[in-house]
Order: sequence, then structure tokens, then C-alpha cells
Amino acid sequence: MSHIQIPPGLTELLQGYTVEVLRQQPPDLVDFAVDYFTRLREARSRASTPPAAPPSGSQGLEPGPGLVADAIADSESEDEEDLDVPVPNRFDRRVSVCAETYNPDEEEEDTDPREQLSQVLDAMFERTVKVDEHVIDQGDDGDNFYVIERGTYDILVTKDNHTRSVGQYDNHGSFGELALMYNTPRAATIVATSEGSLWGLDRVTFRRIIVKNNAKKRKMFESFIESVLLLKSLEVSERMKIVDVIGEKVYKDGERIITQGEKADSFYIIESGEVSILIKSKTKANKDGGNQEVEIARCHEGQYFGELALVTNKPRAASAYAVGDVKCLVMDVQAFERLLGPCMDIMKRNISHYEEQLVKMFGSSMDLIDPGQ
Ligand code: 1OR
Ligand code: 1OR
Repeated sequence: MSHIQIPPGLTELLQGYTVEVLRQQPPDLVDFAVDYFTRLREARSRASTPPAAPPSGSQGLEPGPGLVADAIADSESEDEEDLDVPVPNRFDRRVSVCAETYNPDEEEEDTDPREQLSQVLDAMFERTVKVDEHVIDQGDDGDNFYVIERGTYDILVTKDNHTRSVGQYDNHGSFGELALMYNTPRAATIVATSEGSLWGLDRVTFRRIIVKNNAKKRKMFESFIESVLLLKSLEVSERMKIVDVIGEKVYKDGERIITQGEKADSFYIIESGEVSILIKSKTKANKDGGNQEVEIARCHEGQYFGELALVTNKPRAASAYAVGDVKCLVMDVQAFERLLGPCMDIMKRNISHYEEQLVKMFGSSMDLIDPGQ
């Protein structure tokens, strides 16, 4: 048998793609691959030409702070890193976790993004876990960031000697970024509730790539986030934390963003464009078995949607479609619960308006929560 040559870089290339697939669980692997590799190529060609205008954003991405490829793809065109906003918790950093505090000013000029990608892939390691194993313990210093490959995990928070479960990860998502981003002790305990497997990324590599990317994101989204009415009541540092966790997603005209009846894991803020909310409802006004979708609302730039299912812990009450091209900022449910607590009153007040509208439109509020399938 003749020897088949594996071209240099192939393994790393496919590993990078695989890690992002595992992280983001995209619905369409081929579309995702096109996106991923196109962005990688763009990053490469940007690296070989002088940086032009700042990147307009990280299109088509799921939320989350750990988007390694994205960070790499973006980081080479940025040289300055000073944050002109206060870094959360800068003053209560603990010395023990500060030993190798990342100082962006000292960062050497960035090298080729491919080189960075292979640095990250080299640094990533697989960790398998057993039922009841603690991946992270609240109060510890942060060592690694984790991307879930598979398994279910409980998020436990201890306060005043009382431990409660505040959420779960189900075969999807990432955790352990907070202690690394803000130099704080671990904010929660993460316990495996099944056998599972994780991709770990060490603190130094995480900070080198991700913190740098977050500084860029802050610059990019700061003024938009400040303009969002819902977030007005937050402190500046709280808004910056939101910038750190958001992702950006782009939708084409007519594309469905949310599907009524599905399980919810994200919250959306419209960055540009318009979103139509449609409901299938077995109400008096809609007796055909509930198969006809009726438009119930339009959302515009600066407005949010997809909060209802997260607040009520129910399936999506309606579907959302892009009207023209739409760009949304997307936040996952854990970040939503962690960061948007102060905005909960406003959202709940608006939800009570949905109920009123529902009664006005359909003479019933029964179907708001339960999709009429
Ligand atoms: P870390 O480095 O602090 C624990 O280590 C990780 O748990 C943390 O990063 C997050 O990635 C993850 N509050 C704090 N940390 C959370 C939370 C959370 N959820 C996930 N993590 N809350 C729950 C929100 C659903 C708020 C509880 C009051
Ligand atoms: P979600 O997570 O249930 C669908 O996903 C989203 O549509 C929902 O969150 C809201 O953000 C958004 N009733 C229910 N959901 C609505 C409504 C609405 N409007 C927007 N959404 N009503 C319209 C009130 C003008 C009442 C129904 C007639």
C-alpha cells in the first residue's frame, strides 16, 4: 500500500472546525463549515495585507465568550488594547490569581492567526468526567475554561452556607470564563450529572486570545449597548459584561430566528433590521386548528425578543422571522440570568402587556405560553 501523505496543517484545521461545531452545535454542518472556513480565509488574507478598517463584527456566530476561532480571526488587526471603560472587579482582584495577569499593552505584535489557532488547538485538552465529578468548585482560583463536548452539568451556587442549583448545561455550552476574564474566584460549582467530556483551554491561552477579543468587542458594541433602552438601568461595568458575553448573528430576509414551541436557550437584541413575531394559536380568532401564523408584533433596532420563554421557563410562545437582512446580538440563557436580573422588572412589565394584547387580539390568554400545535 502506498503511503498517504497527510498535508501539514490538515489535522489542526479539522480540529479547529470540530471544536467550534462541538461548542456551537450548529443546525447545519455544511453551512457552518462554509462560514467557518470563509472567515478563516478572510483572517488569513487580512493578516497578509495591512489592516484596513476595523472589522464590522463577527457574523453568524453563537454567543459566548469562548469563540476561539473568532477571537483569532479578529485579533490580528487590532494593536491597541486599552479599555476606556472600567474593567469589572479590577480592584478586587486576588493576588493569588494575578501572578500572570494579562497586560494587553505588553502583548507582542500578533502573529499569523493560523499560528494563533494552532497555539489554541495545541493548548486545548480533552477531559472526561464521571457522574458527580466537580469540574469547578466555587471560590477556587480559575485555571481553565471549558467547552462542553457532551454530558449534563449542574450549576451550583453557595450563598450564606446554602447551596442551590441555579441552572444546567445539557450537552451544549461552555463555562469557567468568568474567573479568567475578571480575575475573580470561581463564581459557581460545576458538577457533572452524567458521564461527559470537555475541551479545556488553559488560563494563559484563554486570556491571550479571548480577553483581547473582548476588548475589541467592547469598542465595537459599547455605543450600541448604551443605546438599548432595556439596559439603561445597568451600571457601565454591568453593560460591559454584557458586551463580553454577546455574540452577533446575521439573518437573511425571511429566515426564522425563533420557532414557536421549541426549547429556548437564547435572548436577542436587534442590532439592525426588523423582526416579525408570528403566532400559531388555537384561539377563537383562529379556529383552523392553529396552523395559520398570524403576525402579532414587529420589533426594531434596539428592541429585544426571546425573553418570554427564558423568563417563564416555557417553550417559545411565538416564532420570529427576519424582515429584510437582520443583525442580532445574542446572549445565552446562563448569561441572560446572570446579567439581566436588574432588567427583569422591565421585561416582566412588558410581558404583562403581551397578556393584555393577547386578550384583546384573541379574546383569550390561554395560548400565549402553550404553543397550539
Ligand atoms: P467561573 O470561572 O466563575 C464557574 O466558574 C462558572 O459557572 C462561571 O465561570 C460561569 O461560566 C458558570 N453565576 C455564576 N457563574 C455561572 C452562572 C451563574 N451560571 C453559569 N456559570 N448564575 C446562574 C445563571 C444561570 C447566576 C447565579 C446567581
Ligand atoms: P419567546 O421566548 O416566547 C418568541 O419567543 C418571542 O416573541 C417572545 O419570547 C417575545 O419576545 C416575542 N406574545 C408573545 N410573545 C411575543 C409577543 C406577544 N410579542 C412579541 N413577542 N404578544 C404581542 C403583543 C404586542 C401578545 C400575543 C398576541
